[in-house]
Amino acid sequence: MRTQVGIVGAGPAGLLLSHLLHLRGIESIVLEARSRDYVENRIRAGVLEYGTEQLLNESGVGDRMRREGMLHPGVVMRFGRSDHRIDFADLVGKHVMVYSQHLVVQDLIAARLGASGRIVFEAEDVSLQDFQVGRPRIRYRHEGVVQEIDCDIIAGCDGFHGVCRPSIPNNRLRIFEREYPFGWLGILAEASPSTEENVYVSHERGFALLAMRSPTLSRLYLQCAPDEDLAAWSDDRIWAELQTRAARDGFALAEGPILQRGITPMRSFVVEPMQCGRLYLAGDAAHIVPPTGAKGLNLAAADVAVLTRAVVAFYRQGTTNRLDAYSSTSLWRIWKVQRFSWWMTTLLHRFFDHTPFEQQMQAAELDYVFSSRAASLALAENYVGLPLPE
Ligand code: FAS
Ligand code: PHB
Repeated sequence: MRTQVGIVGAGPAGLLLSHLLHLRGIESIVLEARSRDYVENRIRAGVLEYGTEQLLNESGVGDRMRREGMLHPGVVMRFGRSDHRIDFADLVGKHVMVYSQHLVVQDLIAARLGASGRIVFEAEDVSLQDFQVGRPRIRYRHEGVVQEIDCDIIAGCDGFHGVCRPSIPNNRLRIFEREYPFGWLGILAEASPSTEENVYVSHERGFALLAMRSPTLSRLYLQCAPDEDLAAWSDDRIWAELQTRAARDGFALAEGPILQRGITPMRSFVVEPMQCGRLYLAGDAAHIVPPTGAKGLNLAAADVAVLTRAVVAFYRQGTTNRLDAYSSTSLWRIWKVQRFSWWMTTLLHRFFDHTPFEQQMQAAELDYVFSSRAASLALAENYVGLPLPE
């Protein structure tokens, strides 16, 4: 088969890229290892930056988001049983949109297939050839038949555990990473959210996050050990721990049946460069952020916006300038988003090996954020989303 851009991975990065390229008359084929049903129901992120919301609206896939999404003009930080609200609308004139990642994926798949876009689900044994010598090809097996795609460009959007990043020789890559000494035990519960906006809790027993998916679905997280045994957590124990950490005068967390639970490891990870020959990495294939800043999905969308502009310049102006600068252009913003996600993580989580002095530093930093308009503004500016690079 022949196409212009071969895309590996039908997560938010791969699907949004295929959609944006289609809108600019550029062909692509998306190869996805899992089934359509699996990718359309995988529970992950839930907060869209202002810029991501705009991008989905402007590219014509925002209808359901506008109907069912929840617009949040602020976020709350709970510390020592008192709340401090960061007012995005007042501080930066923007908001964030709460809309599930799997719904974004569903909307993008519907738009692609509705426009006769090509997505190959359950593509097995994907491997990349000759992207370093300018004749990129992707080989894969589908329904037992080995197939090959000839293309000009390969977009590696296959997440952290995909095949694209490992296809680049080690000596061409620099890895930056930090593992955190904790994870998140997350649940999706059939319980009406007990807060108007997301609440980040800093508690001596560990961090907690009160988030939501809809007026009837809560998404709640607890800081836990990185190797926590999920089986050791009964529903009662989960709710008891959430109630304890989220406690505040006059506040009670609504409980309900737990529909989904899981443990997410916490790491910061960046690979440089994000390209090799005609292979360009985007999203989790190139970087991972701890979810405390709600940036994973949004970083993937930002990469794709930059890559789309570069691919359009390649086909329309015949120039590779923007493609050659893709990595440095994207990393300019990615490192700032990494810093914010690391900062939110170190600010709000309990480090049980911290000295009393380090604990005081954390408390003083939190107090500074709550008492300084400048510090609140900096948090708001990063949370709603930094501008995309030119
Ligand atoms: P994705 O991982 O979403 O998509 C990559 C796709 O490539 C997948 O569909 C995969 O099946 C496919 N693929 C992999 N290998 C392949 C191969 N060899 N061949 C073909 N296809 C292949 N962010 C938040 O902000 N909040 C959260 O609560 C949150 N929760 C998360 C929970 C988990 C368990 C994970 C892993 C991430 C979470 N994130 C969260 C971050 C998340 O939102 C990611 O940043 C986002 O999914 C990144 O999108 P993509 O880069 O498209 O990668
Ligand atoms: C979520 O809604 O899943 C969510 C919200 C905020 C975060 C992380 C996850 O920081």
